[in-house]
Amino acid sequence: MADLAAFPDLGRCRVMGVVNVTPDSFSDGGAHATPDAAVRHGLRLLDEGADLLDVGGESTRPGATRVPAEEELARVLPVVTRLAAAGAIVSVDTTRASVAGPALQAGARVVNDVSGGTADAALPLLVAEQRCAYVVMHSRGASLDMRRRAVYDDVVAEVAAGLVQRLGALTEVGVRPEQVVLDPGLGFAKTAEHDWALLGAVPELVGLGRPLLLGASRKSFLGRLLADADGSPRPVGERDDASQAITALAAAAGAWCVRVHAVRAAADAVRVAAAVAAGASRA
Ligand code: PMM
Repeated sequence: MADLAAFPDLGRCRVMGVVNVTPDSFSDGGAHATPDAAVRHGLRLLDEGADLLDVGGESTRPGATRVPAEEELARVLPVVTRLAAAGAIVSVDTTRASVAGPALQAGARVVNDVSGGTADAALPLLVAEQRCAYVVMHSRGASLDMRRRAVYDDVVAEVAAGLVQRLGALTEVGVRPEQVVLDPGLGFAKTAEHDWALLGAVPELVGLGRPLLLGASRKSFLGRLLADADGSPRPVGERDDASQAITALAAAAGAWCVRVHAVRAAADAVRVAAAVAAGASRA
């Protein structure tokens, strides 16, 4: 197993395609809930230009109740196994060591932990031992209570400090900084205003010194921004163009990776951002 040093330098922001093996995800409504459908979807995203695939078996949307670990593992393991065997760089989106362990054995190379190592103390220990890449996301509380915890005086300063605190705590239990990717956790214990403030502070978050991942795709702050005249939010399935605008801006601002549902347009957007940056450096 290798940390981030083993990830090839692509000279551009990476695109992580979302493969949710859940019946209740807010963003794709359980469209890929069987292993066969999820594998087919993952292969299609690879074809469209995904650099990594993020396989998750538990919905993390606010208010979601937890699925038992055995059920989560049964959902993701066949999908991780088959996508890794097909040559994909697979990330497993889980907060549980009992899911991440078998997924890493089956070929996953990244653990994406939306709890930032706070939900299961065994997970950072596993990551330290396996030396895999580790996405450490900022959140507060669990799905059931994160809405009421979305209160900040200065969201950028507090999220940045929270990420630095997590990085320190994780290195104390043996995780190497070289393994870690940081993520401000858009929509996780954040209001739309908080999400926009964080997106406006990408250079500052990149300045924390670790690669930065952003998951803005199809989230509710986009639905609210693009609401109808009568105030109804733009439906989830009609938020991809706005998601791609964020991909381009995030890539230009130095993000290491974007986590998206619609891969083809994101793969184009990160290439455009890299070409503009190269053009600017020649000017
Ligand atoms: N968002 C979701 C799930 N996993 N992981 C990371 N690292 N960052 C995110 O922003 C993130 C995540 C929720 O979105 P989904 O229901 O579309 O998977």
